[in-house]
Amino acid sequence: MPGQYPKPVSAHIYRNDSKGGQVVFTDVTDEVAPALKNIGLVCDALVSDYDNDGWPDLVLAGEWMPVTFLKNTGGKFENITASTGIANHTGWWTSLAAGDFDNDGDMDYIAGNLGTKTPFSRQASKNPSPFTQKTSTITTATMLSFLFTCLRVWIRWKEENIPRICAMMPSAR
Ligand SMILES: [Ca+2]
Ligand SMILES: [Ca+2]
Repeated sequence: MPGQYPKPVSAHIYRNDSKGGQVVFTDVTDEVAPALKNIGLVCDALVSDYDNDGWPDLVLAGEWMPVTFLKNTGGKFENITASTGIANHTGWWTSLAAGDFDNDGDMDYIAGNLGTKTPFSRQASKNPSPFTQKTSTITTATMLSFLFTCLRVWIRWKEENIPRICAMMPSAR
């Protein structure tokens, strides 16, 4: 939603109704996945049968939200994230990959987050930040304040470290 980051927005499911060379997609979100309304800031989606019931489910990764699971209940999707045990693991999730990594017959997932190699961290004991709040409680003013703080930290980091890094690698100039 332009100008209102990080307010949650909707994701959509489009059914392929193409016939006879005429390409037609129909938005069926209200019908099959109303849980996608204002779901968050989705960055990646994966179709994966996490519970091995033969129905492909939907796994979502996004900013300011937990990795979200929508169970396919026979053609309709229900948000069951609250029962997964990771509903409180909100983050800046950006990517998903699936595989049976422990070879036990069920699907496992790797989810990419912002990580710890940035100037930012999730530390509730420090000054309050959007990282410690639920998405629904973040105001635009709070978010802008946070982003300006991040920008100042980033600029300071560059000023302090870029000359040192360039000195270490003179051929990289
Ligand atoms: Ca399934
Ligand atoms: Ca497995």
